[in-house]
Amino acid sequence: MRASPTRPDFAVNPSPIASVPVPRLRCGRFELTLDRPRIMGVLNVTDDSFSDGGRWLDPTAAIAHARRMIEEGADLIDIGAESTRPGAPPVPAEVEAGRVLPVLRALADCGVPLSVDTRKPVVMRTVLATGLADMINDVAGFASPEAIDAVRGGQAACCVMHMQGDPLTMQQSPVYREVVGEVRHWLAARATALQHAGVDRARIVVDPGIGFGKTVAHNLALIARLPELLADGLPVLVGVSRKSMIGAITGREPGQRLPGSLAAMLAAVARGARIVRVHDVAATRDALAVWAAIDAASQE
Ligand code: HH2
Repeated sequence: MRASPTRPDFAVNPSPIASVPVPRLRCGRFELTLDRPRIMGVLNVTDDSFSDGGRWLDPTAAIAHARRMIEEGADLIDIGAESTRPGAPPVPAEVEAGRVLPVLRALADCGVPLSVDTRKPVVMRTVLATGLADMINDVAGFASPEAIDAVRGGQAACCVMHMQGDPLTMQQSPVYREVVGEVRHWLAARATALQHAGVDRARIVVDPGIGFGKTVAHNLALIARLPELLADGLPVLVGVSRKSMIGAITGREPGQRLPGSLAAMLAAVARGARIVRVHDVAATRDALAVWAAIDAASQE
């Protein structure tokens, strides 16, 4: 699906929660205004990602896919070279960096911020050294001092994601006393640790980590009560695209989860998510455009 080159831009109600100011995200070479929901296109340079493993492992295919997503309306690209699906084995750091670097370099002039999805401090340092990684997306939430150390200097944005456990075991029996409160406090604590290390607050975005050590009920509660996560004033990123939660509700395989993913994405945006991490950029852009037009009409 291709977006029309003459497509209208869309804006949304600056904030569904009147007391929350419209944030800006300092993002390496860019500054991302979050006055409208931003689309992060997923680029999995892996052989085993849960929905598209192997499709973009070849750098030429990955680069073409990234450029296509940008044409379709991606506001940033998230390059990941290690799957975090439940049970995924870790990828050695040299292999991970070796997959990311050629893609990062080839996309240097692509015009949108480049995020690198990694939880390894050594990979963070390697990609940041190129000056081309505008965001580090750490699914482990910068929980280690080494990860904080890797990002403290420089200007790259830091996506702090919540995960209970690690990908190998996280879905075995996730338990929370009160999932929304616990995730909120954990994210706020990680963001505070980054700030104490010298990371400007304007560089931080938080993410509840849908599907990372959570049951379907936990995921639903986190999306339904997303406004509670906004209370700390940091922009929130949400990734629901094709995830098993959508499969559990619809009975669909990953390749058939687009309608359910769009519904969950819109539910998150309506509750204040500012960045959505998606595989299907063109469809997401269209869904957001329609939603935003209705939202704007409700303000008149
Ligand atoms: N989800 C995945 C990977 N990274 N990062 C953030 N911040 N938020 C997410 O929800 C998130 C993420 C899983 O999706 P995908 O990258 O398609 O799968 P895999 O990890 O199997 O490559």
